[in-house]
Amino acid sequence: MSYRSEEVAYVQPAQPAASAQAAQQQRSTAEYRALDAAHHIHPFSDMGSLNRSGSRVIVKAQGVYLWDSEGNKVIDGMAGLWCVNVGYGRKELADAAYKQMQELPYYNTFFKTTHPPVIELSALLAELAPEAFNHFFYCNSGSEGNDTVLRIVHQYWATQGKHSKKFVISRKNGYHGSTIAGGTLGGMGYMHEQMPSKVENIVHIDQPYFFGEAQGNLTPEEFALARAQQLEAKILEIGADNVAAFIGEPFQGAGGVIFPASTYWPEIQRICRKYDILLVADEVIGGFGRTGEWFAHQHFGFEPDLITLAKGLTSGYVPMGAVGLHDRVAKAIIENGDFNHGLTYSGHPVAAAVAVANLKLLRDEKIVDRVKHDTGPYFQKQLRETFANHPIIGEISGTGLVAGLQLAQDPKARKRFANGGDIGTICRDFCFNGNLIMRATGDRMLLSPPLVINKLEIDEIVSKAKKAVDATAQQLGIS
Ligand code: PXG
Repeated sequence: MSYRSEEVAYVQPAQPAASAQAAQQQRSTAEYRALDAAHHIHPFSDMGSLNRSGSRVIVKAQGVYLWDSEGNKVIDGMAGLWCVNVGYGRKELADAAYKQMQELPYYNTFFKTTHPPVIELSALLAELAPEAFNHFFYCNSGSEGNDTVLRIVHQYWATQGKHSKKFVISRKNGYHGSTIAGGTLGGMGYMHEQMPSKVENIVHIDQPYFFGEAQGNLTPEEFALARAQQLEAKILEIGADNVAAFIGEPFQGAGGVIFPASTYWPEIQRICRKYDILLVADEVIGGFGRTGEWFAHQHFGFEPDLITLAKGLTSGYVPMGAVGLHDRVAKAIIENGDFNHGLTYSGHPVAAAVAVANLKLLRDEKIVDRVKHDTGPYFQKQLRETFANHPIIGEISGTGLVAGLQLAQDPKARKRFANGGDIGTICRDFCFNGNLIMRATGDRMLLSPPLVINKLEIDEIVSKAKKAVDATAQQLGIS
């Protein structure tokens, strides 16, 4: 079967998409907004201000498109929140959930029981992941995945008799979730400020953000090397006997699609090996094809000891996260008694059945291959050609189907806008009004469309993004 969105087996909407409003909507937009404002607290939002402006009500989706309650068709340049890798409306996933709910909607795996979906998923992940990853632990989200990572890291060192290895090193402007552990591991200042109690023994080094933070005449490669070497300095400061792990996203997603130069990850790996420190790749965004490889660490050429998975694992159709353990870590956990960690829904049968159906689509329709050889290179080329020498674009980062556009006051001098966050919001709003979903992180505009996107749809995203960036420049009086 081909990946092209017009040829895949979408769930048939009850009505043609343009009249989704009529088919689905029980209430008027105004009623929805009033009820939402009255009863719903949104994540990461200023609710007072949102309630005054009102939310856009999304009622339906198919392929790479969303429809709002007013009948507007919006192209989703973010695959939801970096997760809807196979696109919206895939019947195979709905069928898998329906069938599993009838067969066995729930059972746990705590007390010497297991079930077919979690067995099938684990075997399939072992087939798709790099060779040394043969064991998986399940949870419901990326945040829980990183909580699980901490538990595994500490258990691992306990099994090695190295009880002093407690510190985990992470990075500023990294994102690892919003539980207490995920938020502490992440390096988002605004989240830390709201967390008077954090997880202990977590410290941060600087990120490899060349455009924003490189000083002097360093090349991107020299800068990335210097940033990686901060890990060695931090280990020496804390003492290698006290350091358990380093965690990083192969490329930072929520932090702005920050792609480190090729020198970065090999140096991080060298340092981790030298000081006997576990290396964790948070693959929540990078995993399942985003870069054109199954996992982003394969794009950057390093071998982690643990990988955190979520989002693309089920393409967001149902919640599920997981941690993949390298054989050397798995062996230690398996051979050394109880591992006291688990969640009611660890390996949930419906989520596992959907994950299996989703991974089979990614594999059998060669979606990941297409990102690598066809749609990914096309997307990158179109973006780079379209924004070459644009007066407010300083850098385009990314590979495959993920990209970051750096807004800049003086692109050639690498000078950012003093009020970059405001400019990002202006540009984001132009996108939104132009029916393109594009995410702004401060002064970087981000794209991460469903992996099934075709070239015509890529053209649509790029031309809508160009219009929004042009309108932003115009509003700033720059041309
Ligand atoms: N690790 C990474 C690398 C992530 O990007 C998480 C962990 C946490 O996953 P859960 O499933 O607990 O949310 C994430 C999540 C954004 C945005 O606006 C990004 C995420 C979540 C919500 C919003 O870019 N990433």
